[in-house]
Amino acid sequence: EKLTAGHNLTSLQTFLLSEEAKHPHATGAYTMVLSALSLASKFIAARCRRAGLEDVLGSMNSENVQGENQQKLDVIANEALIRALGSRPGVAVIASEEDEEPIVLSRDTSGDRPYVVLFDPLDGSSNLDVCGGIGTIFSILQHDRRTSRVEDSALQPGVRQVGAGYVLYGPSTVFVLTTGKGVQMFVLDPAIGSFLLVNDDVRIPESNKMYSMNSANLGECDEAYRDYVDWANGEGYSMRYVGTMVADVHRTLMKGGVFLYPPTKKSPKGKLRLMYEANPMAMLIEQAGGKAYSGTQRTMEIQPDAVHQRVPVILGSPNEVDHVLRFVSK
Ligand code: P6P
Repeated sequence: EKLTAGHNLTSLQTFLLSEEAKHPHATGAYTMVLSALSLASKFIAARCRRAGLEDVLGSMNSENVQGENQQKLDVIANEALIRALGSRPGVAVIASEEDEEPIVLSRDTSGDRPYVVLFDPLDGSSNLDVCGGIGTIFSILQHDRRTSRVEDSALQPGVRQVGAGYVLYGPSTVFVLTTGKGVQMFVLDPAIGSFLLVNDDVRIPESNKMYSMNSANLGECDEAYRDYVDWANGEGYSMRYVGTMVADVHRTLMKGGVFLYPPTKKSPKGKLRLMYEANPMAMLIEQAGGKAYSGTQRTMEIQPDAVHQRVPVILGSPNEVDHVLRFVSK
């Protein structure tokens, strides 16, 4: 029977320590990276809960590297993650959606900093002002000390990820994680400040007649996507779209269906970023039994050439992704 908090009160911390104990040579560095992400996400969750009260709403009238208007909480979330990760011994490089260049914490090639962490600190932050779901997405790579520039260690394909996850700041705060052995889900109990394990083996439903895309873009998409949507509508599919990737992917993981962001005239390579949106979500979805493609290519096999590069996304239930691929690969 699936583990639930009612059967076995396990916190994220306990889960991480029990995983670490399974590796006799573990140094604890991986546990420290995830505990930093957990700490930062609790800090961000607390600020989101008070967003309407503490005047952290509204823009800073500044732009990030994406040319997107920075919300105050974007900056606060980015700072929290950088400070939490930067104070951990195991992190060599940090790459954030909010910063042009990766942050190198150590150019020492001795090998005592085994990890690279990439993240979108506050995905969908424009939904903050309307109290919509927003999230943090993270990806963990092993530091590759062979790269000539230390920063380039961040440019590894998704198949090289050793961990990935997201935090959804919604009616509850949900931490969804994979370390390569299935997907675990935790929910924050704000009364005790712990993420409690509620499912230790999350599986995506094989099918569900639901697609999630910004249909306003259909006129700008390749005809194959319009043909898919016409087919799906004819099959009685429903459509759900929040406009925050974390919220749309979490619903897809829980209920099944397919989330897609095709290439558009405005974003010819797609809008979503490979390194800290598509890849971590692809690892989670595949680990839960789903599929994740960028056009006809498996997302995690794309060799990155830039830390902020964008890719198309088709991810979700295996049968639902196959329906889309039937049209896209024609
Ligand atoms: P659109 C949010 O800005 C984001 O990066 C993702 O979280 C979300 O899936 C997508 O962009 C929404 O884009 O064009 O539908 O508003």
